[in-house]
Amino acid sequence: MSAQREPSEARPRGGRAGGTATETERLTVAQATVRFLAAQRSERDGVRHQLFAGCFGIFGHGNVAGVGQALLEAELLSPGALPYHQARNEQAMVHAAVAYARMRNRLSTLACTASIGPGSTNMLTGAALATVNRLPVLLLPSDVFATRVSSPVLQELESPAGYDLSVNDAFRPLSRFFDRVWRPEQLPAALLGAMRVLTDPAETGAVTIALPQDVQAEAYDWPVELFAERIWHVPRPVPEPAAVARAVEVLRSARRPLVVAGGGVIYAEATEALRAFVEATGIPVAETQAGKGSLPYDHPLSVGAVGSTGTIAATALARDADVVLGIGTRYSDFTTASRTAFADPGVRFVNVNVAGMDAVKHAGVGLVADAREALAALGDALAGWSVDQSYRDEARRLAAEWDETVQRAYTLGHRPLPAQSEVIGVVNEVSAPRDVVVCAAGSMPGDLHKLWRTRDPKGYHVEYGYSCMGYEIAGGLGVAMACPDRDVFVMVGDGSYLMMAQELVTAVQEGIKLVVVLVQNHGFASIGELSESLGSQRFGTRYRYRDATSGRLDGDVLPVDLAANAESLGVRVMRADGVADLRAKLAEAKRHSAGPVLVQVETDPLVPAPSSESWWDVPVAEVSRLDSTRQARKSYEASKAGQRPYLGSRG
Ligand SMILES: Cc1ncc(C[n+]2csc(CCOP(=O)(O)OP(=O)(O)O)c2C)c(N)n1
Ligand SMILES: [Mg+2]
Repeated sequence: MSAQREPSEARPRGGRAGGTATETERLTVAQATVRFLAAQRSERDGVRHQLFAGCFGIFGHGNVAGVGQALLEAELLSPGALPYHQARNEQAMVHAAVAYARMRNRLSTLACTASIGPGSTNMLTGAALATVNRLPVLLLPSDVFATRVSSPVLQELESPAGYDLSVNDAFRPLSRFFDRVWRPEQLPAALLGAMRVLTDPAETGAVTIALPQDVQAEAYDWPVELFAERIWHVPRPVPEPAAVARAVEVLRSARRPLVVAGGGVIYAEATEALRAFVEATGIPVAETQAGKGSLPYDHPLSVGAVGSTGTIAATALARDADVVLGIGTRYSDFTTASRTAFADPGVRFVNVNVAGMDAVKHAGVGLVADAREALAALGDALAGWSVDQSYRDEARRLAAEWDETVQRAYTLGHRPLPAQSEVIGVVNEVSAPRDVVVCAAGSMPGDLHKLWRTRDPKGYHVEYGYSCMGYEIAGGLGVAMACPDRDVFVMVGDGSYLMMAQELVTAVQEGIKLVVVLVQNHGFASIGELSESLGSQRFGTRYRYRDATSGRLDGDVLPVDLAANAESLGVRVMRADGVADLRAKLAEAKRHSAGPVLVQVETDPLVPAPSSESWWDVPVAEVSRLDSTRQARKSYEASKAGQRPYLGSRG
């Protein structure tokens, strides 16, 4: 599809620039922005993609007559060029756009327009989430008047320190690219800079162009070339031969190597290359949250999740690994179990990453490269080399043992309420191999990381870089928009649902099928368990009335009916009673053809998932008058002793 140039009232006309006849077109800044965005493409491996699948927006006085007018004009005059989607909450629309981009391996995303002030600052959390997860999204917050003639305008922050500062400056630290277009002439360079960062796998994240309210509506004579189709070639950087040689030397010395596969494996579509590489070399594969799905769960060399929420199989192999080959991972604290996972004193790291920042971590031998290219180069250079058969067998045995643990957790038969692991088992069973499970915060991400049997590289979508409560339903919407050929199972806790469920209305409006599994446990099972383990007695983690006698929040369970809430939004709702009923209702939900369906199930928050035999560093009060806290501090100090602030063994 190409950008449409026709029939705005401002017709193309001749103009002069730099002494040469240049065809120009008179459009507002907002119209030019929309026209430009519609004409952008990405390309990788010879396949082209529409860079922007559309634009989410919530209108207010900051954008209704600017970007809003431009989107209307596009919808009426160039249908399909940049489709508009209405959202309920600006944070949520950014989540949906980010989820879309992740599903599309960062080759396509959406833009988000918001009004000035709160509409724009609502997008800050989404911006942080995008940048933390290295996922592209274009944010177009509206800004205060460039001319300042009406200042202070409604929702303007007046800083006594300088009048060129606005709330949108808060996007700067959260964005990989930030610009504010004070004058129309600045727009082309801002747009080019923004596109470059969005399509650069090493730099990508939130990209923000703040558009002052008056400038959006201002007309300018643009050279028509600005609106020509433009292709952004997404690179696959190849590793330096010398770096490959250094990496191969380390790998050849290994007796117990372990691959840590991160999101980069999946975004680079390197899963087949990974499979070929590990089948040839026999190196087992452990997966981070973003990397889960790099190998199917039942591949003989897959040991599943690594780190604080890992499998015992991966915990054991990580503990004794002499070489860790990290591919597309940023080594978060959950991946390294807060730097306790890799216990061999001589452990060395080889890090394949498009981002230099990640390649240097843990004093590793860095291969700054695309995961697929690097795996091919390493595979060639290691041809004929393999780990011992006994190590392959050990990995296979450990993985098989863990799979039995998973099976037990899936079928606990806990009464009267089922355990969460049983719910996960049922969702896994009912979902088809290519369906997608979506989650972000609470106790489910950890349990899913350990227990979900991933059968497709895009089948597991847990946002755990920012672990943002409220991402689940909004993210699920974005996933479903990106992949209409897959069913999407959103697993959401009652806490996350209460934080942000309103995009259910968007799914109703757009007729987008989502199967939402609402796990009701009346509060924060995750933080409750964490709190107890840290000696904080589950304080503030249950949804209870304030008790008149104790004066504390430990009265009866609140009478909140979230299923009724969803029903009131136009969602088809089912209430499951136990595991067998859940299975039947989910099967029915899967048959549902369009729009969201929500299945609520009540679980026992006090049944933990099987242990990882791993740790996560959350500091406990060093002094306290509470026994529970003092006890927890002792065990904290014992675990802390195993932490290695510097993980690299040699320079
Ligand atoms: C926006 C946001 N606020 C706070 C947190 C900290 N937090 C992590 S999990 C959690 C509780 C989640 O509750 P729920 O969705 O019911 O899941 P459960 O823990 O019961 O599984 C909280 C408050 C967070 N991750 N995100
Ligand atoms: Mg809960």
